[in-house]
Amino acid sequence: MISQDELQLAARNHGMPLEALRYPITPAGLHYLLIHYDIPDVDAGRWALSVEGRVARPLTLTLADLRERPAHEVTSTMECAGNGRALLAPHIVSQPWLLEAVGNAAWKGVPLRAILEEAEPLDDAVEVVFIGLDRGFEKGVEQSYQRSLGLDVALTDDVLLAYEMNGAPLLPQHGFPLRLLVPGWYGMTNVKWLAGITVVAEPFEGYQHTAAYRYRDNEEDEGSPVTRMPPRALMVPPGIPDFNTRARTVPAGPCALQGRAWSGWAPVTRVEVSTDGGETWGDAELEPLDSRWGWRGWAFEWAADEPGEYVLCCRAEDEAGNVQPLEPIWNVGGYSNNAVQRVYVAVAAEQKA
Ligand SMILES: Nc1nc2c(c(=O)[nH]1)N[C@H]1C(S)=C(S)[C@@H](COP(=O)(O)O)O[C@H]1N2
Ligand SMILES: [Mo]
Repeated sequence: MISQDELQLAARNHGMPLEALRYPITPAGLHYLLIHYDIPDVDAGRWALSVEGRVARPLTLTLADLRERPAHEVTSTMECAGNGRALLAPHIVSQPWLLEAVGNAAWKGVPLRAILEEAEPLDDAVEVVFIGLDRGFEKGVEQSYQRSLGLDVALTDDVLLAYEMNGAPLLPQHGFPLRLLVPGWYGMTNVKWLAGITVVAEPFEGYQHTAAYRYRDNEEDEGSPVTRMPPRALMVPPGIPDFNTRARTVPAGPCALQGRAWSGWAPVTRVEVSTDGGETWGDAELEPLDSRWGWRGWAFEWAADEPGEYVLCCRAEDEAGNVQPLEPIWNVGGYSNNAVQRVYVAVAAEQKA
């Protein structure tokens, strides 16, 4: 069972209701939200981004300075690394996500590479640290939220300093006035309320790299870093739910299943659906892939003719051959549980008024 503390986290950090998988672009208010500390109080008039450290030309850029530069837009699926955590056993105390910590948005901003090229990283530069304005404690360690990227990743296409989401300035909860966007990587990479970029000559050893966001088998295990999103397919739960349990009911007859799938490693090339709890599988039809980094729509016609109880599942595969496991794989932080979704549905003989 989840505790009062976890309920407090869950009430602040909402997920995307799975029926919102219908929208190709997630409306901003339906995109999931994860905020480790508080939404900081940002005065946009006084805010500026500093770029410093191992660079030949340190920069200070206002929002107007950033908006003046050539802009780039990327549609990208963002998913929290803790998505699926509450489905793991033994229980892990943290934000108790089921499966809804995801969203797909159109992000606009300045390519990070353009800004780094202006600042000219020195020859000894190895990583870039991104510092948010929000501060808090984790396991007794006071910190500003910060994460780094290797310089090689920081210089790749489509990594953005984003000031717009879905055609509007970032909302306070999504990082106004500026956030990092690293398509394909799990959510924690995309530092919100970004105010500082420091180029460093040593690998960054901040809390969010050394204590959090590592795949660890046990508390003593040093583990390995959480980086990109492995594949996942989710479906819009069909029919209608029960208010309390959210168990689904559909009327007997053909039932159109639909959903989305994504992978941060390679494009999604296959989605399969099972209507018997994972015993047998059939291929879903895939929509064209309009953005490398955005989720891919899929559809599957289910002949739900026989009344009874069913367990629907879906799973994605990417071009690199990554697949979803049938059973969850546990780790200390509860990261990256991309085991197949299971949706419990009753097929009813006749629809009640
Ligand atoms: N500054 C800052 N950036 C942050 C976070 C945070 O707490 N502070 N949370 C991270 C995590 S864990 C996730 S999953 C994503 C969530 O982004 P969203 O709330 O816009 O969906 O933001 C990331 N960036
Ligand atoms: Mo996250």
